[in-house]
Amino acid sequence: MQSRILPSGGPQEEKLSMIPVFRPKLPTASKLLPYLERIDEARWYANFGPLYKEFQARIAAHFGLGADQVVLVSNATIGITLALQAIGLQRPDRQAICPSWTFAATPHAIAAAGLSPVFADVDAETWTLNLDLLDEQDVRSASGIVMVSPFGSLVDTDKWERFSERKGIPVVCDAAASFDAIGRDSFRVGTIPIVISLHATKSLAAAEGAIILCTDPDVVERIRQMSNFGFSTTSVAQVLGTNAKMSEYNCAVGLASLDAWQETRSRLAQIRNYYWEKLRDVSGVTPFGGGQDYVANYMVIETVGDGYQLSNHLAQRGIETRRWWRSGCHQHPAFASYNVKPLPETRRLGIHTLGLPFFTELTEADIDHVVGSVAEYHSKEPALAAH
Ligand code: T4K
Repeated sequence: MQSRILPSGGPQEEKLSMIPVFRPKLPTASKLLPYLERIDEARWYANFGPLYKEFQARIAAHFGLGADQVVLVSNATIGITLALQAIGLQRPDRQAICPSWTFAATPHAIAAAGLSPVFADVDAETWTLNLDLLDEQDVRSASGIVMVSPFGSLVDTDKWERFSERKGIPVVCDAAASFDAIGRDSFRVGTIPIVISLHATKSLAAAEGAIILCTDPDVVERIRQMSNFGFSTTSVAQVLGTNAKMSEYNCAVGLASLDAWQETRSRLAQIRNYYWEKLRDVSGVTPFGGGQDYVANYMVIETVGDGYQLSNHLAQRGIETRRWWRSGCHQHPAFASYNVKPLPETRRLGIHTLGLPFFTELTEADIDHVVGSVAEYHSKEPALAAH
């Protein structure tokens, strides 16, 4: 593996003496330059310009879709809101079901669509909403469901599409970190809008931005209109909307990231595989996400111990970690008033999971140190070592 190169000096030096939990690397200035020069020449900076159209066409080709089945927006949070509004929420109850085990963006996006989030629990193995565990009464009265593909993993959109048709309830898929998982197994692009984030922390990054995929061109066109003040062909608002367009500058970063995608992908796979190989020997720890054939930007583990204590132990050894989704969204003050049910699986994940360092410049020596320190924590506790 190549070595991790961290700059010395400057205000971040102390932090960088730790192994950071995350350190994005987006295309460098030289890789962006050809695209920036095209912006200079076209003098087209926003509002569906040439780079938007090229990025849209290349994303469509990547997923085997038509350009009319792809829309780009300014970030995934607004993308989820627009997707919810575009799929026609016809039931009177202004509620949408979502997992509590997700990033705060999911319930924020629901609230911004004028709905109240109804938090549901997740499956112990897949960490996503389990159709069989959904409360029938909630499903009957909800206007929609936002299901989340956690940490870039697979979800069964085929199954969700059948459920959506059977129950007559629109579903949106928050696949913020799942650029590479889409198209694998039954994670297919269909009539459920799939929203992928292009934030700097994601595997394919445009700094800010999002891709929405859906096989129904009418839904895609509605989202596109809503992202541009509800305009269709003229500047007359046909539907309620906002400004959520992806700029030419963000498309330039997205295009340069796509140019480097195969390289990024193989590097992420290399790091993940090395982690997995090393973690296999540590008892009491299970890495999340089993797929060999897709990559994401996370290494989240489940420990039989306490994620918070493990995090402190690793910090003492110079390793930064993150409890990415903390104890679930229902525990955030902003969403506390929405939760009425106990969510035991979410609670368990909040206690027993931890995000380890994961980024393209991690070295084998870094990973050896991280995994060695994780093993050390587990071996110190006789009760944990017994697992
Ligand atoms: N749904 C789900 C399930 C999501 O996870 C997300 C986003 C969304 C929806 C919404 O997508 P967007 O609307 O953002 O497109 C970060 C990201 O801002 C967020 O996009 C992401 N999920 C979430 C999981 O992570 P924070 O507040 O945790 O980011 P922050 O600033 O703490 O950065 C994470 C780490 O990366 C830190 O160690 C600092 C480092 N970092 C970050 C940036 C941006 C850098 O070193 N350089 C950088 O430029 O939310």
